[in-house]
Amino acid sequence: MSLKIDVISTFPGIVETFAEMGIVGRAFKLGLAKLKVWNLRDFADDRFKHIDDDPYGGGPGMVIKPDPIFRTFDALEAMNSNEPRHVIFLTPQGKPFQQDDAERLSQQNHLVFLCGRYKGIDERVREALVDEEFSIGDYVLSGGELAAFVMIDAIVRLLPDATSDGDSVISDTFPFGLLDAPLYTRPAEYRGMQVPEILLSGNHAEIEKWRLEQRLERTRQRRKDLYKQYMRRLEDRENEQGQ
Ligand code: 6GU
Repeated sequence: MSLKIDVISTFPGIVETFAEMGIVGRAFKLGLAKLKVWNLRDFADDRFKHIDDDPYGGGPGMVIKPDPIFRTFDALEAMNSNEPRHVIFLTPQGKPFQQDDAERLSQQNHLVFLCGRYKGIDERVREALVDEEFSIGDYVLSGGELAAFVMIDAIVRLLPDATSDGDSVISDTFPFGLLDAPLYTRPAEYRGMQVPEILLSGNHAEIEKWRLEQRLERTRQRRKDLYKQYMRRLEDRENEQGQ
């Protein structure tokens, strides 16, 4: 089974460029996922290729018209014989995208990412076509393309066989709710800077203990929110076991 990914965008080149690189590029080349990028402007309903118009009720900014989006979906559905799909709209108004969303979405068969531009899209598109809305953080981007690609990267790297080293995906930061420990590679001394002695000791039990301490300390310093969550979960588990 290969994950089908459609992206609907006014700047298809952005998504296509990113999709060629790294682990995600390799996953697409291996056929673990299949990408199709749709250019919204190809479905413009006038000869000037306008896809946006003024907002009803006035105010600044332009709104993407419903017709080009609905017509893109008509074409997409015709190509996929109306099979089920999960439609995601990228917008700062969406809920924050998290690792467990990436895990859940990596189990789907067909994802459609609709990228916003300008002030936004006509509300009727959201009501009729969109299943879920995501934001990738509390800042405003000029369009949803980069956000779509952030999500695609997080999802595709989780597909079986996307990484040659499945363990490295498993030991990532967020599944355990803690940030990663510091990493070192050769040489043991570089420009006077030493690798911590413990990592050279060969004592795996002590190394794992050190790593966990480092993860806890880093998380406590940098991400109080994750630290508290982790501690709460630890307590809950201890209470359950104590019963
Ligand atoms: Cl999904 N879109 C835009 N335009 N800006 C964002 C975002 C999405 N997530 C954070 N900022």
